[in-house]
Parts: sequence; structure tokens; C-alpha cells
Amino acid sequence: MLAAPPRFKARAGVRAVRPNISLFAVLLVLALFTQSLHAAESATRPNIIFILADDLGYGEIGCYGQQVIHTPRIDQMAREGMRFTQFYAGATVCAPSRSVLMTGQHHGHTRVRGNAGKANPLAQSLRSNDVTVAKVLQAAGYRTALLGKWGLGDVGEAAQGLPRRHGFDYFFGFLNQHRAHNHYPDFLWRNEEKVPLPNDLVPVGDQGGGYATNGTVYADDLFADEAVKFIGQNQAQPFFLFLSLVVPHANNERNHVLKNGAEVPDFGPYAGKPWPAPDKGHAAMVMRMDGYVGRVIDELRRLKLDERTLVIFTSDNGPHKESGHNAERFKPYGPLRGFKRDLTDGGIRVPFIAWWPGTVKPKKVSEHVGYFGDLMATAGELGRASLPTNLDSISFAPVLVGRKRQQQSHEWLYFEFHEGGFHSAAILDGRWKGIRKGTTNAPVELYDLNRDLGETNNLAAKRADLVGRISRYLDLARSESADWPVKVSPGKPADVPAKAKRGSVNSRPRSSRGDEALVSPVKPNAVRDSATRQKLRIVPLTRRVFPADSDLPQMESGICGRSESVGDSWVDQSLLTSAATIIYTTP
Ligand SMILES: [Ca+2]
Repeated sequence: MLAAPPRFKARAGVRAVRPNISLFAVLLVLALFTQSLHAAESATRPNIIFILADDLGYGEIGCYGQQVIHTPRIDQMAREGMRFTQFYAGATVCAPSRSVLMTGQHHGHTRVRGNAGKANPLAQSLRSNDVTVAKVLQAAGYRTALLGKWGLGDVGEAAQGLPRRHGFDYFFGFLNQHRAHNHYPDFLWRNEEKVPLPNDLVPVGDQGGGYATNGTVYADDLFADEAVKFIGQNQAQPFFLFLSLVVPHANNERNHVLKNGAEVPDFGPYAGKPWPAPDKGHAAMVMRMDGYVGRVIDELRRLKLDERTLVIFTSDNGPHKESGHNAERFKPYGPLRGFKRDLTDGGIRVPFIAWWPGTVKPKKVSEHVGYFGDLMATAGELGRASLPTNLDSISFAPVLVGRKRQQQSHEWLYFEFHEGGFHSAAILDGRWKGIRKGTTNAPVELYDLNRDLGETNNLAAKRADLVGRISRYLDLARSESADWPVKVSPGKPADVPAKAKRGSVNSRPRSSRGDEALVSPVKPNAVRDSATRQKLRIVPLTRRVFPADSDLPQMESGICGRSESVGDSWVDQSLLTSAATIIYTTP
């Protein structure tokens, strides 16, 4: 029989005072009960590992129909767990999607609603009073770590958003998402300290981006190493690991200069394919990512933590086509339409796999409609953590553990996009999708996702009732944000002149900030509000291929590969549907 701990002996001595005996007995029983309850809770509260790919499409891995690229480890994870067919990211680009994930608030409520860049770093930063899922789990006794890309705070002006101020005990990776384009960085951050790496840097642009000519240390390899290490070191208490990979995101700067943004140490099984190098590189990046997932799973099994750990694998937005590769070879959008920056499902619906042996049954496919904001409520339920009240979050734990009847569902999901005007979208009952493009009073396009996954048949003219309902929702769904205002006021349609002026850049007036003022056929507010206003040129859409203005076009500020090279210049894809195209060049 175990000896009573000293404190119990001390308390036993107090029992001699008769009137207190019953009181102390009660307290003792309560203390023991609470202790055992905590022990039981600790035993049943799972570790949570959230593995996030960057710009991986819904159809880019085998278990979601990919035919060309091999992802055996993720496919195995799906076979052993649950694959969601209708799960959405937080947004169609990096920063807001991660903000939704962290805050449990939808895109119209969360702090960071777009990619801002260096012109306004605070607009892309969480603030002191924001509550993240890491924070609530940390408060509940979880050990927490972020490994990889952050993008919601940085040293300097945006220091309020540093990961360790938002619930992460440990951080290793990229703070600035523009720097994260470079898979061979010359440094990373460990907490708030710079860790130099033996990669050289050929800088491109003025945002810290660039590429290496002698890359030896691949950032995502380090993140996988750190993940394995963190798991091994934190078995004593439940942990939350946010493994935020950068693959298969393009190195846009490298793509511009070298015409290949698919930066990867080797081509793996694709080396012998009769494909251009960017195609081999892109496939190899996705497969390398698959290997990282396998390493995490293997380590959990080796340490016998598998039945105590929920692992989720997903992507932060739709696929990209910015590595100079032929995206059509891989059809990364699967049966959906669109890429990142689109509000069709191709831009926002993502692969989402949950693995938790012994709890999540194998070979399950769920049609539950969820989105990134649901991580907060789910983690809160599984981790028995106290949650803030102002959430847009529904726990999907019932689906995971097989209590489908208890699963609540979303009436609405909401998304917006701040580049090239103001775009918004809502999904009603997981079925009816309404999209407004460019302004707040643009006509709502209506699609039936149950019958038209590719969103090609606009039913707005036939279902005025649904259009009205969705319009009213879109008008009210968002809260005002000083950092992320709606760019075109309701009732004032975007002014798009019939003819774009083709005058030279130099002839244009300049704004008070010294940036180029834009004599623009594009919605002018959209451009003024953009973080990318410097060194922009507007060219009518009919000029699709532009001469080289320099060997070093300026890319957008801190934006995840928003641009794509056409000819020798960068073209803002998000504006191609407007009356003009913005190209980025050096002045
Ligand atoms: Ca992304």
C-alpha cells in the first residue's frame, strides 16, 4: 500500500480537532476526487496535431482523386481515419484563413481579413485581445507549439501578433509569410531569436523574399524534424502542435527570375518523367509533404501515442499555379472550379482528414460541412477548455467519435476577399452558394453545390427567393474592421470607365503618399486600399503580354504569391476579370 503523501499526513494531524473532522474529511474527499478527475481527464484528453499544407488543392492528393502525384502516407491516414468531403478553409488566401483557424471566428468577424504586407503590417497581425485556439488549450494545461509558417504577426510594428503572445509555448519557423516563399531561407525564428541557416540569399524585391543558389537546408525538413522532437519531448501532458508547412507553396520570386518556383531538394520518383522541371518539382514538393505526414504518424506509433492523439491534415486555401508548372497536368482542384483567390469552391474547399486510432473509426467518409473556425470549438470540447463567447465555431467532435446524431450543423458559412475590389460569398445549409464579385451590390451568383460542384450553372434568375435570402445575409454577415473596410459602399456601383487610359506611367499624377495615383479602369478604391499600391501600373486587359520593364519586377507586399508572370511582368490574377490588369514592375 502506498504511503500517504506528506501533505495528507499533515492534514491528518488536524483531524484531532473534532469539530473540523467532517469538514476536513469532505475537503479531503473533494481534493482526492478532483485529483482523480483531473487524472482521468488528462488520460482522455487527446493530443491535437494540426498539419496545415500551404496552397494544396482539394484534388491534389490521392485519397481525393489525384491521379498523377503520389501521396501514400496521407492516403493511408485517410484509410485509417475519416475523410471530409465538404470542409472549408477560413479564406481563399493565407493570412485570413489562418486568422479564422486561430480565432474560431468567420472571415467577416476575425481580426486579419486579408494579406496586407509591409505597407500595413498591423493589419495582418493578431492583437493583444484576440483569443486563439492555442491560448485556450494552453490555459487548459496543454503544451503548445507552432512549427512552420505563422503570418499573423512579426517583429517590429506587428509584434502584438507574435506567436508566443497568442498561446504558443514554443515557436520555430517563419514569421513573415512573404519570406516563407523561400524554401531555403537564410534564417528562421526560434521563439524571438533569429537562427541563421547556411543558405545564401539572392534577394528579390524589398519584402525579404528571394532564393538560394546553394540551398542546403530546406525549411520544411526542419519543421518535420522539430515536430518529431516536440512529440517525443511532450508525452507527459497533452499537447497541441500546429505544424504549419510551407510546401507546396511556390517560391514566387524564384519563379519570376528563374522561371521555376517549385523549390525542392530532389525530384524523387518524378526525376525521370518527361516533364519540365517546375512540373517535376511541384509533384516532388507534394510528395515530400506526404513524407512529413508519415514521419509524424510513425513517431506517434513508435511512442504509442497514436490512440491518444488526434491528427488533422488539411490545406489553408485552394491550389496555386505559380511555380511555372503546368497546373492542368495535375488538376489540383479536383471536381471543383478555381484556384486560390477564387471564392468558387476550388479556392476554399480543402482536403480535411482526421486520424485518431481507436476513436475515429477507419475508412470513414463524412459529408459534414465544416470550416477552419470549427477547430476552436472542437479543440475546446476535446481539451475541456474554456472558450470565449464570441465565436462562429461548431465542434465536429461528435462526427469524429461516431455520435453523428448529436452533430450540429452550420446554417451559414461566410467568406470574403479583398483583392481587386470586395468579393464575398456565403453557403446556406451546405448547399446553396452565393457569390458577389467586386462590390457589395453586385448581383449574387447562385449555385447548387449538391448538383453543380463545378459552379457553372448560375441559378440566380430561377431562385430569386434564395438570392434574396443570401443577399440579406451577405449584407449583415460581417462586422466593420478599420483595417479591412468594404471597398465599395452599398448602393454605389463600382465605376468602371468604358475605356482605359493607356497613358504612360510617368504622366500619371502621384498621390500624397508618393505612390502612383492610378488613372484606372479598375475600381480605384480596390487599388488604393491594397498594400501593393507602390510601383503599380494599370494596363487594359487586352494587353495580355507585356514587354520586360526590368529584370526585377516588384512583387506584391507580403502576399502569398498573388501574382503570376505573363510575358516578363507580374500580373495580378485577381484583377484579370476586371476591365484592366495590374502589372507590377520596377519604376
Ligand atoms: Ca496559402
